[in-house]
Amino acid sequence: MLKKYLIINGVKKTIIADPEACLADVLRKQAFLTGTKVGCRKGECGACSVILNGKVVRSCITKMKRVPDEAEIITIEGVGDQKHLHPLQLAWMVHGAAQCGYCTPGFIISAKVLLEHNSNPTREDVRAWFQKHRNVCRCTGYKPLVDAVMEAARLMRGEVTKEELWYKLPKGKSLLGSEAIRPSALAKVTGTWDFGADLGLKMPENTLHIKLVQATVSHANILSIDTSEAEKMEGVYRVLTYKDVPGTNRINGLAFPTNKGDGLERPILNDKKIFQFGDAIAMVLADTPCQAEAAAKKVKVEIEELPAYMSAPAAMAEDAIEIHPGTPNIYFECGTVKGEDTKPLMDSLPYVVEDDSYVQRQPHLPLEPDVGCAYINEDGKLIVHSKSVALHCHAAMVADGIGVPLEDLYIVQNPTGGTFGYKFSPTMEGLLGVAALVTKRPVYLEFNMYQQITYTGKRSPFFMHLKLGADKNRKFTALETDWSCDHGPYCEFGDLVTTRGSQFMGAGYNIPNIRGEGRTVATNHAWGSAFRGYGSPQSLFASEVLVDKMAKKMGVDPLELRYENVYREGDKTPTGCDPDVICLPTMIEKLRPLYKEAKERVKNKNVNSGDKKYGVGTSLLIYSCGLDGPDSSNAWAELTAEGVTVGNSWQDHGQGADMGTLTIAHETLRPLGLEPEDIKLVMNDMEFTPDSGPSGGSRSNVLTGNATRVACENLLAAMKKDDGTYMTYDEMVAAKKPLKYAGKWTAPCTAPDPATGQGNPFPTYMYGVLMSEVEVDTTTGKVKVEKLTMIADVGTIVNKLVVDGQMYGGLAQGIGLALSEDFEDLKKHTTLTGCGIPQIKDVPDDIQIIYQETPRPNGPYGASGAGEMPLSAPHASIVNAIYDACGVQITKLPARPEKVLAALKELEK
Ligand code: MCN
Ligand code: FES
Ligand code: FES
Repeated sequence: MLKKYLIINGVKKTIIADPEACLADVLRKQAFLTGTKVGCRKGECGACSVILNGKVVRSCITKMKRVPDEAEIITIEGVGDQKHLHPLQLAWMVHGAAQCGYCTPGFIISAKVLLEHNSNPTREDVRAWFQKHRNVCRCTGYKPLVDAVMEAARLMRGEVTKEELWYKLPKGKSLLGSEAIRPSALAKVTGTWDFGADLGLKMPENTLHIKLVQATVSHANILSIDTSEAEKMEGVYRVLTYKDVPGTNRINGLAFPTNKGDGLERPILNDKKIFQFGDAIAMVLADTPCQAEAAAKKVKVEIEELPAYMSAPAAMAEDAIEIHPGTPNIYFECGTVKGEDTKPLMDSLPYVVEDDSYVQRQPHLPLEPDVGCAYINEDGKLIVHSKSVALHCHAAMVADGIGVPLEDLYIVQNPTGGTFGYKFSPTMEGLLGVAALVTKRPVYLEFNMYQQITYTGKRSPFFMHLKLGADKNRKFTALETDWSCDHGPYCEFGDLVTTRGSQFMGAGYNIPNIRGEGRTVATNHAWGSAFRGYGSPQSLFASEVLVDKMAKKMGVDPLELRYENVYREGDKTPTGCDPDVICLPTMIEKLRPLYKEAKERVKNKNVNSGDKKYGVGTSLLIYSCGLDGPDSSNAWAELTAEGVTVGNSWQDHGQGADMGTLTIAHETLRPLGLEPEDIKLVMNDMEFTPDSGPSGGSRSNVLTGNATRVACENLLAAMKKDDGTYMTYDEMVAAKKPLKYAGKWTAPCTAPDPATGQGNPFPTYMYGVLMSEVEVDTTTGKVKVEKLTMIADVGTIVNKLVVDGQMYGGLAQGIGLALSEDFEDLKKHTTLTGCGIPQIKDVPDDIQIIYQETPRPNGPYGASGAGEMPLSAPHASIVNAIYDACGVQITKLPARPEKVLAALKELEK
C-alpha cells in the first residue's frame, strides 16, 4: 500500500492505495468520483481521461505508483457542476454532443486542456488533439463534438454569450423540429448520469459480485464441471452451475412457427454443450470482484471438443454435425415470390449483372461494457437492472429460464452507454436473475471490454448472391436473390433478420419480378443479435453495389440509373406493397447538383494525383420502422398538481428517448399551455411503465411516439369542458375524474408470409440518398472517406439535434462497416482497436446533411423514425466510390487496405 496526498478538484485528500491500482479505480471506488468512466481499460478509448498536473491522462493505464505526491487532479466533477457549467459543458449540451454520454466526461476533460493551451484552435487542431489523446465516441460521428469545442472556445474568448447560445423555447411555441436540449444532457455533461457500473459502486454492503467461468473453445460437449476447489476460496459465497438454476435454464428465443428449432436452445448456464466461445458455464459469487475472479479460475470444466463451424458455409457442409442435436443447422427458410418467374425473364433481358457479396460480423463496440445488478425487493419481486432495450420482451424471454413467475419479474433499464442493438437480445438478465433468486442477496455483474466484445451478440453476416436484370429502357425488371444468414448458435430473432433479405434486397426500386431464397444457419461463431439497420445493411449492400455494376455495364451514370428506377406513384416495394410515401425522386433531384460538383472535384483531383485516386459513389439508404405486422406500443399520461407526468418504456440506448417523449407529449398537450418543464417523464421501469415494445427497428418514434400522443389525447379529452376549455387539476379531483389515461397505438400492417415475403409489414420507412467522396492510396490500398453528403427524409423532424446526431453517428458506423470493422478472428478482434472502431481521423469533418421532410401518414405529427437509416447502406456508397476511383469493386466487406491492394493487383493483370 502507499499513501499519497492528492489535490483532487482543488481539495487536498489523503489516499491510501495499492501501488498497482489504476487511478481510474481509485477515483471511482475510493474517492467516489464516478463521473470518470471506464470503457476499454486499455488506454484505447479515452473515456477515463482526467487532468493530472495540467496534462490529459488516461486514468485506466495510470498506475497509482506513477502518480506524483501532491499531484493536482481534475475530474469532470471539478470542471463544472449543474449550477456553474463550464463553457465546454454548455456547448456540449447545445450541440447535442452527449448522446449516450459515456464518452462525454473524457472528451470534455480532454478539450479543457486543449483550450488552455490554444484558445483559438482550428477544427483540424481539435481533431488532431482528440486523435492524439485517443478520445473515441461511438455515437456522434465526432462532428458535433468538434462543433462543441469550437463554440466553447468562442464563448471563452467572449465572442458569444451563454444566453445567446442557450436554447430557449419561446413561450407557447412548439418544440417540434426544434434544437431543444434533451433532458438528460445536463447530468451527462456533469458526470452525474449514473450508468450501471456507477450504480454498482453504490450497491448495499452485502452485495455479491459475480464473475463468470466461460468457454474457451467454440464447440464441445461438457463432460463435467468441478466447483469444489473454487467453493473453498476466500470470500466465495456460492458457485452456481446449471444444476442450481431454479427454472428451465433456457432463454426463449421466440422462434417463428416455421422455425425448425423450438427457440429454447440457449441456456442461461451451459449444461450439456458449449455452443460458442465465451459461453457461461458457471457463476462465482463472492464478496469482492477479485475474490470471485480468483475463484472462477479454479473451476474445472472437462470437455470433449467438437468441430467448430465458424461460418454459414462451414455449418451447411454435408458432413457438418448438428450444433443443436435434433435441429438441422439450416433451421429456417424464407423467400421472395413477387411477380413473374424470373428465370425465363432473365434470359430475355439485354442487361444482366450478378455477384457474390458478403457483409461481415460487425461488432457493436459500445464504450460501456455490459453491466447489471439484481435483487429481491420488499414485495418479494425480482428486480433486474440492465442495459435492456426491450424490457417487457426480455422479461418474457427469461422468466421461465430463471424460474420466476413473469408477474414477479421487473426489468429496469439503467442509463445506458450505447448498445446499437446488441441489447435487443437479453445478455446477462438470466444470470443476474438466477444469482439473486438463489442467494436472496443483491448481486452485481460487469463485463470487461474483452467480454463485451467476445460474449455479446454481433451483426449476423450474410453470404449473398444477387442477379439483376434490366430491359432496354434501363428499367430494372427482374431480381434473383439467394442469401445465407450466419446467426451463430442461438436462434433468437435469426428468422426475423433473415426475412429482411426479402424486404430490403432491391429496396427503393420498382422491380416487378423477384425470386429469392434465404436461410438462417446455426454456426459456432458469436450469436447474432440485432445491430442498427438489422439485415438492411447486408441486403442493401448487395443490391446497391450491383446497381453500380449495372450502370457500368450500361455505360450510364449510377445516380441517374437510380433516379430512373426509384419508387414512383403506383410502384411496389419488394414486399409487394405501396411505399409509405414517394420521396426518393425529389431527394435525388436535390443531390444531383451537388453530385455534379463532386464529380468535377474528383476529376480535378485526379489530374496528376500520382498514386492517389479519387472517386464519388452513391447509394440509397432505406429502412423500416416497426416490427413486422400489427406492432403496438403503450404509454400513459397523468394529470398532477404540478403538470402532467408521462410514462412509457421507450428504452434509451443514447438516441434520445427522453427528448422524443417530451416533444411529442408537449406537442399534444399544447392546448393546456404547458411549458416543457411542466412535463415529468417516468421511463423504463417495468414496475411503473407499460409495455411499449423494444427500442429496436427504429420503431419508437413512430410506435411509442404515437402511443404517447394517444395517451395525452385521452387525458385532454377527459379534461375538456363543453365550452372547449380544459378542467384544472383541482376541478378534475373535485369531479372525481380519473387522472391517469392509457394510450395504445397499433400499426395498420400485416406480417408478410415468410415463404413469399409479400405483405405490408411496416407503417413507415426512412429514406436517404448518400454520396461519398473517397481517396484510395493505390500503393497501400488504404481508403480515406473525405466527404459525405446525405439527403435524408425521416418525415417531420421531432428534434433537430437528435436527428442530426443519429445521422452523423450512423454514417460513422457505416465507415467502419465499409473499411475496418469485423469480429471474426477470436484472437485479433478482441479490442476496440482490433475490431476496427473508427477514430476521429477516420471520419470526415465534412459531412453535409440536407433534410426533406415528407410527412408520414402513420407517424406522430408526420414523423418517421431515424436511428437505423444512416447505417442501412453508407458502406455501399463508399464501396461504389472506391469503384469510381480505381475500378476495384469490393463485394466482400470490410474493404481493408490489404483487400483493396490485392484487388488492384488483380485488376492490373
Ligand atoms: N427522431 C426525431 N425525429 C424523427 C425521427 C426520430 O427526432 N423524425 C428521434 C427520436 O425521437 C429518437 C431518435 O430520433 O430520439 C431515434 O428514433 P427511432 O428511429 O424511432 O429509434 P428508437 O428510439 O427506437 O431507437 C433505436 C434506434 C436503434 S434500433 C438503434 S440500434 C440505435 C439507434 O436508434 N442505437 C443507438 N440510435 C442509437 N443512438 C445511440 N446514441 N446509441 C445507440 O446505441
Ligand atoms: Fe481508459 Fe478506455 S482509455 S477506459
Ligand atoms: Fe460518445 Fe455515446 S456519446 S460514446
